[in-house]
Amino acid sequence: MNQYLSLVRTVLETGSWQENRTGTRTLSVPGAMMRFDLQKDGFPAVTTKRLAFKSVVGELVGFLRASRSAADFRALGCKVWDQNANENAEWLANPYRLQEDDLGPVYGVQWRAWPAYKLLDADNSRQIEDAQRRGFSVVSTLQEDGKNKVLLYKAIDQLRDCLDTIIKNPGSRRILFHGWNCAELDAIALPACHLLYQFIPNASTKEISLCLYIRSNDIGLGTPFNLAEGAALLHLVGRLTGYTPRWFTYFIGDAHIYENHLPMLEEQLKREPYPAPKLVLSDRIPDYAKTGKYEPEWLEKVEPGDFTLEDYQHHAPLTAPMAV
Ligand code: THF
Repeated sequence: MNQYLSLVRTVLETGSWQENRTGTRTLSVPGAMMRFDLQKDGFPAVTTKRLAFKSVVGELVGFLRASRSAADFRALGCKVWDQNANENAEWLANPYRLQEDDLGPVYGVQWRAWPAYKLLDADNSRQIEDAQRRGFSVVSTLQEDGKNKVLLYKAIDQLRDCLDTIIKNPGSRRILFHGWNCAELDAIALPACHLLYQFIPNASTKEISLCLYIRSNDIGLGTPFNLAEGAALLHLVGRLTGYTPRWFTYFIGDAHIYENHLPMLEEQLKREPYPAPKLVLSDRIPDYAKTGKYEPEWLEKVEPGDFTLEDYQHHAPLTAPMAV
């Protein structure tokens, strides 16, 4: 994980101080990138401190199940959503917050159930029938500018659609899912940070790669989590579609270090990284390459215990407060 330490160094050496929503200043760099060869470099877990891997996979499983409550994440072994759900004054006052622990339609809800609406002319039966064939249902009829309209709705499972396309049309350059639903930014605890995931399978090498774009990344706490999570997701998607995970490219918009994380990161720079561990997926998860049977329902069935880090050597744990 020399790339992580290089990123830390780059931000320390070239970053500028910035004020932000949290009240804790950051050293920030606009634009950064890391690229891992998962076959040669192993699994991108930080080794200069202990990665809370159980928490990472708990969060991933929560996303895969479209969770919107910090209580669901806790039940999966991940506590990192508690503060965003229950300690951010702006969110506590938001009328869309339903109850204690609610986060609103965050990540997984958009990944698995992006709300889509169509307002069609009532007399355009070709369009209405086409939409219904694609899974839209009529919600109501209404009048707009004196014309009869039909309102249709569908929850789009973007992630499932990605898997279907990897199976059916691996040459597609449109295999992506997006977390940034601008129509719902007013109704969530925190707008998506890791927001664009693009899968790039290669039908001749049978390898699959992932490009991930993160608009804003907390290098001390968020980056190690998001790196491990993206790589674990790529392993899972590869298993379910019959591809070997290969390149994981990680793009950051605003790459920043919170002021109160500086001692933790300076300590990590003094430590020599260990060789990367290996991610092992349990045999429970069907391997499409072996069975030839497509079972995308495993996106929901998978449990945190299905992900194991093997040969994970790391330095002593270090942590720092999360800015809310
Ligand atoms: N807010 C901020 N300020 N930084 C983030 O990285 C962040 N996220 C998610 C949403 N809001 C954010 C939450 N993800 C930790 C890890 C990931 C988080 C938030 C916090 C954290 O505190 N990790 C500690 C302890 C982990 C544990 O024991 O479970 C650590 O030492 O790693 C970025 O997606």
